[in-house]
Amino acid sequence: MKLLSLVGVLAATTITAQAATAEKPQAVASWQKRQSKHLRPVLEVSKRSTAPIPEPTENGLGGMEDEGQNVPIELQNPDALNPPPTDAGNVVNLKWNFGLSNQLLSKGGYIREQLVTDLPASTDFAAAQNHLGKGSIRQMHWHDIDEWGYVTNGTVLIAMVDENGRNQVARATAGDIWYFPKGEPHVIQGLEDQNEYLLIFDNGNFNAEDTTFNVDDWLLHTPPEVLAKNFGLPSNTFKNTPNPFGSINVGVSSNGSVSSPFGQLTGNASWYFSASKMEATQAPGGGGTFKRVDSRNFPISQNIVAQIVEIKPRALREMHWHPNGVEWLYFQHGNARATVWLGAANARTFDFTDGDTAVFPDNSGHYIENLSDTETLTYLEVFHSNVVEDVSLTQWLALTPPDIVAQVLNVSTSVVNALKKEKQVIVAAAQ
Ligand SMILES: *[C@@H]1O[C@H](CO)[C@@H](O)[C@H](O)[C@H]1NC(C)=O
Ligand SMILES: *[C@@H]1O[C@H](CO)[C@@H](O)[C@H](O)[C@H]1NC(C)=O
Ligand SMILES: *[C@@H]1O[C@H](CO)[C@@H](O)[C@H](O)[C@H]1NC(C)=O
Ligand SMILES: *[C@@H]1O[C@H](CO)[C@@H](O)[C@H](O)[C@H]1NC(C)=O
Ligand SMILES: CC(=O)N[C@H]1CO[C@H](CO)[C@@H](O)[C@@H]1O
Repeated sequence: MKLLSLVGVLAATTITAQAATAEKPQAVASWQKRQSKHLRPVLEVSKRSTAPIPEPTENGLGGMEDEGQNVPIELQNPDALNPPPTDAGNVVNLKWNFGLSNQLLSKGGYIREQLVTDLPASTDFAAAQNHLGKGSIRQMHWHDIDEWGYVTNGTVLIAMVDENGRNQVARATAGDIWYFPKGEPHVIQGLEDQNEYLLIFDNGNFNAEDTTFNVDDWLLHTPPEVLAKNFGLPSNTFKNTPNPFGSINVGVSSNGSVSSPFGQLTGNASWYFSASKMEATQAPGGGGTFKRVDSRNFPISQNIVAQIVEIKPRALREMHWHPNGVEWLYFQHGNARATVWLGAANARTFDFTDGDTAVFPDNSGHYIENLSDTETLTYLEVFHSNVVEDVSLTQWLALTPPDIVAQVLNVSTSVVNALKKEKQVIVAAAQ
């Protein structure tokens, strides 16, 4: 019996006895040939595992793959290869990994985006992962839509000014959030050796319909004598302004010192929220924690709000839906699966791991299950609203007359009476 060594993810794969004994020397050889130094961490973990090559052969259905078998992709998507029998109908693709994005490399960092052209279901949101080295500057700019930021590594300096001349300079560290409303100018600089942050914009077609107004671009496209008149400076003042500066460039770390006679954006006017220092709420269901950051604790966030969720091993973000719209997700760490149910017998199960983004359509029913026995699942739920809202399936059933629920579901009223009336949010794994 020839076995392929695999990553931990694989333990989640359910494979039939037939597949487990499969002889697939060609698939193994071609996979091994494609292994590069970039896969080394994966392969090191993999040596400890003896999982078989996956095959689409669940429940006596399907057959062995002959061609086009891409083992690493199949291992990451066991529920695509062998969907649970409860999946049905047509649900379009709802996931994208940043590793597939076009990588925009600059001196001092990179940007990679997820746009509606990458993930057609993502009409409400575009996203970008940005990486800055120490001192690197994401150049001064504004947008014609709102920007929501979440630091995932390191510390960045953010500096912004509003139309009344109030300003704010903050050091946003991993786990912190910012919100730059449409039209409000800002700049971001990396302060540690490596810094990374996730940006979310409230239009999926960002590159086609929206724009970034970079300051160098404007100065380079204005007659120098107008610049001189505007700033009251000699006309050759900007002759050395880099053409173009680029989105990101190397720089020297600022001490962030600047004062405004018109005051600062503090308190409820703040565009920065130190979510890293916020205490997480324990889910009543005992399965993890969440931090809710919306206009109720971060008033500036009127169009993009989020919940930062941690799910313990094998625990479940309970079955629920969001009455106020579409959900966009970012899987930061772990292994999860979710079935998205669109109504009218359409349901599809997706598997998620580090760097995956996803979109769950408006009002669709779903759960998110941590598939790992050992690792915490960390992910973000993002909404196009001013508040985070969800409806719990269990709570709905528990607070409806039990004799009605019992008749509809053909269960006894004692089953209904045992349902938790309090929203569980994340249900702990059975002991
Ligand atoms: C942050 O970046 C550093 C340097 O690249 C890396 O060693 C570390 O693992 C990263 N941390 C996280 C949480 O990604
Ligand atoms: C910050 O840096 C500027 C420019 O380098 C300098 O003029 C200023 O004195 C510094 N401020 C503080 C508080 O260190
Ligand atoms: C800040 O905003 C919150 C939520 O909107 C509100 O309850 C609170 O009173 C505000 N605080 C101040 C000082 O305005
Ligand atoms: C409810 O379940 C019982 C027991 O399995 C079954 O006999 C009955 O036909 C079911 N009722 C309906 C309406 O499906
Ligand atoms: C690794 C893995 O899949 N572990 C568990 C994840 O959760 C499901 C459902 O609770 C279990 O069946 C798996 O064994």
